[in-house]
Amino acid sequence: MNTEAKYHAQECHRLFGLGRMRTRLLIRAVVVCFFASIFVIGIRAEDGHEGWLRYVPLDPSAAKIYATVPRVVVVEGDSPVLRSAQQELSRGIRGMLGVALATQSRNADSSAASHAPAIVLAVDRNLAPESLRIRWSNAGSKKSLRITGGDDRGVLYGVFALLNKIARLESLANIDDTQKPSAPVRWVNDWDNLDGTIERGYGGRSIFFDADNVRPDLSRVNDYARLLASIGINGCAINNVNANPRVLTPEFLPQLIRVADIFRAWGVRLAIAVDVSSPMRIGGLYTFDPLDPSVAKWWRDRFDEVYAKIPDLGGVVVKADSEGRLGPSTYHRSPADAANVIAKALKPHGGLVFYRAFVYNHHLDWRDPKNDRAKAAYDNFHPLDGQFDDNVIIQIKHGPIDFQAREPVSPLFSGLEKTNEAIELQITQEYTGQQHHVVFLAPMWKEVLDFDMHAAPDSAANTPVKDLVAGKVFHRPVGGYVGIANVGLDANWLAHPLAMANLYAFARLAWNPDSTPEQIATEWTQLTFGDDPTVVQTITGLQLASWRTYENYTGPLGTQTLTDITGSHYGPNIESSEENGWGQWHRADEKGIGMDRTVATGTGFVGQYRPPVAKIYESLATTPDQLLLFFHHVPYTYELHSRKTVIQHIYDSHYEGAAEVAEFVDQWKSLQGHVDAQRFNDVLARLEYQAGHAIVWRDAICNYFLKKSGIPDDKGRAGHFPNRIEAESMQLQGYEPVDVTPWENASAGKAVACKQTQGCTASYKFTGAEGNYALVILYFDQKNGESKFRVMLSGKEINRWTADAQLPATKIGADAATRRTIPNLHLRPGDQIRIEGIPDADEPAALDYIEITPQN
Ligand code: GCW
Repeated sequence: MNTEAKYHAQECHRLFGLGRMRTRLLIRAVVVCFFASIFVIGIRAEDGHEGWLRYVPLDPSAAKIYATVPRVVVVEGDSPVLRSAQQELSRGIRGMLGVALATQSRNADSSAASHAPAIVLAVDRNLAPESLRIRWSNAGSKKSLRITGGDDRGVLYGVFALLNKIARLESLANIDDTQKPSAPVRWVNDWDNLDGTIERGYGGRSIFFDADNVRPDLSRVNDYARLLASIGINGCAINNVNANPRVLTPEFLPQLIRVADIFRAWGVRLAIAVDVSSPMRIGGLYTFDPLDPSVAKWWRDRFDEVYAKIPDLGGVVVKADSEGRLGPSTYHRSPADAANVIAKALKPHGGLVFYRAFVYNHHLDWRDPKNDRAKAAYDNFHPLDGQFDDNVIIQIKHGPIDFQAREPVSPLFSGLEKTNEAIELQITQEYTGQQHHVVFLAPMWKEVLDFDMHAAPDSAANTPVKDLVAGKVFHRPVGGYVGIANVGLDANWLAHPLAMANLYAFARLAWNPDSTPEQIATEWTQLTFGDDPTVVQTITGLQLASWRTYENYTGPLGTQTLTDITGSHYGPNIESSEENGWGQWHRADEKGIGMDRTVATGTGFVGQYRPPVAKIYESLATTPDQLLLFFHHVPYTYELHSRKTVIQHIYDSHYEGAAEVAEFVDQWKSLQGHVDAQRFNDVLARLEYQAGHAIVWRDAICNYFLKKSGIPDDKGRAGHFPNRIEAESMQLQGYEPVDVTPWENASAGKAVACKQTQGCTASYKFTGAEGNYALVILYFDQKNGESKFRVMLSGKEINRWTADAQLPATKIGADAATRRTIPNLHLRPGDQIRIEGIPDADEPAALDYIEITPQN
């Protein structure tokens, strides 16, 4: 029984144990017992809306350790943020301890405040900005719990820190906790378009915008800001970096003010992404040349007006000369020219310009072996070091390409000494399963942040990325962390109930990059699912394994994700990255695979690192296996440090990865009854889907490299599917075989599709021995239709479903491929398995294969 269940059950027992009751008490007893009953059978629905701020009632016996927590809150001072702090404290204490705190303001009623023990919220300017301290203090004979902040935000963060401890049953008896954020910039960016869609967003439509305006109802924005504040995030750019210039028009300003007002109460500074051609596109100028005085004046005037209404605007984010966006190169000006003209307009108001280093040519000539997209950020920004104004921050993606399953750290982090920098991490899972797959990214981020760039003049000193971005190495005034969040209107923000762990982890690492992924995952799980040790261990273990598992069944050894680069960025599509200008090449051919990026024989990218790092990557002998193919082109027979050949590693890792996800499903099933039914079923369905999709990935990659290399799998698995029956070989009525491109994205390169509105059937007569079997059906679930399927066993329906998942697929292929398993079927020779598919709209109820696997 979980804590809530216990609480309600005990309360129910207590109330009915009171003998004859007054009516009010009787009603209370009935209500409490009703809740007790639904909790006990585990059906209290949790939609994930509260994230990690659930404040559920603590087990009364456990809550006893908080008996000495004062029942009065005293706030010294007044501001929107302090008011939020006080209200949040009351909300949390009421939720968890069932106690209504009395509120006193020190200014208004100092005598009362000094008499009772209190939780005191106060600013102490001796503390660093945004830092917090929680400790007991003895004022006279009274013990008060003081939550002090270096400023209002620090107080708010202190309140959240206290509530976090209470939710996780940490003792407060001797609390003396001082925390200071690692870096001043801890921001999120949301790539929301003004029309309400979100670029690379997988949790529903925008919470900010709809139909080219800010949404009338901003209650979700308030909830989001509260979640952000609770983990120390202090800025949020709310619109897509592929920015619509309208966001800066005078008529849009009143709408931004509405968002800023909500953010302000939570200490989150509003920011916007701006288009550098705005002076021309919305300002009526004939140019946007950053060195043209009329352009400089336009930016100044515009921001004077914005700051008059939003004095705490955090600043702007700029994406220019990238992926088709206009930029200073139009006038042969540099990114520094473009950044500085805006920075000068923001400077008097304390605003920051985040200029993204994601500037590259996506029309690179792939035939030239010296070309390399990985070099772009450093090539563009390193020569400009020292030319950026002090309120400019270069926002650098963690790797040199683009959020792949694994990349080395961007060499630009050590390529700027006289320029502020921030690391950009992607919370939204663009290349890591789009929240259909569970992939907890903290272990990857942690590796990046801890990576020693050897950037100090004395190269013996440790200069990890976390110190560079915090400005500690080169004594920069400002810098830090930016996470691409892309939350949406889905009740639980990011669609997958386990995905919010990534937002939590991003912020925890930004606050304290020395915390470990284990600590973060444990904390998040306790707060989100409760403190049942089975639940905490299982979910934490699963989260911590998930990134390497995903890497295993997608693109291992630094090949990048091997996904559909020119399309969805979701399922496998190995050749999509080749022979085009996007530059995400892995150069696989018949003999070998990998990009030679060495100085000696390759693109020279390795030379962008400081010598001690370059030395590691330049040599095959010292490059770690997991990045081998990012830096070197080798034959498939090349032997890794693990003693495996590259090709055998490809086979093994994919089979292991798929098997690991199957284990996730079993692990999750063990939590039935320990987790509320709504989230239990949601996660189970997603993990089962993921386990199937991992097999789709496994087969596509293994079949492709088997054919390409001609080298068999030592273990005989790749290319052999003994229990599989191709749909095109079944007895078909109405269904027609179709070729699938690329061929490896369907078993045997073919599927069957139905074009008859009345439906089609595919039948198979079972010829194996009598026994128990699991039947798998691989069907294609596109988003442009909702086909219906039925499975009949010797004339009797045994299963039916509708293919209505929201996968990013509009055609037959690996993005749509979904495995459905019907377990425990008793089959006899001669039994007929018949699948009926009824197409819908543009989705042809397509099938790839069935598998009949013996089961004990
Ligand atoms: O990863 C790519 C995405 C684009 C994105 C771009 C960027 C906002 O595929 O959708 O555009 O990165 O970071 O600018």
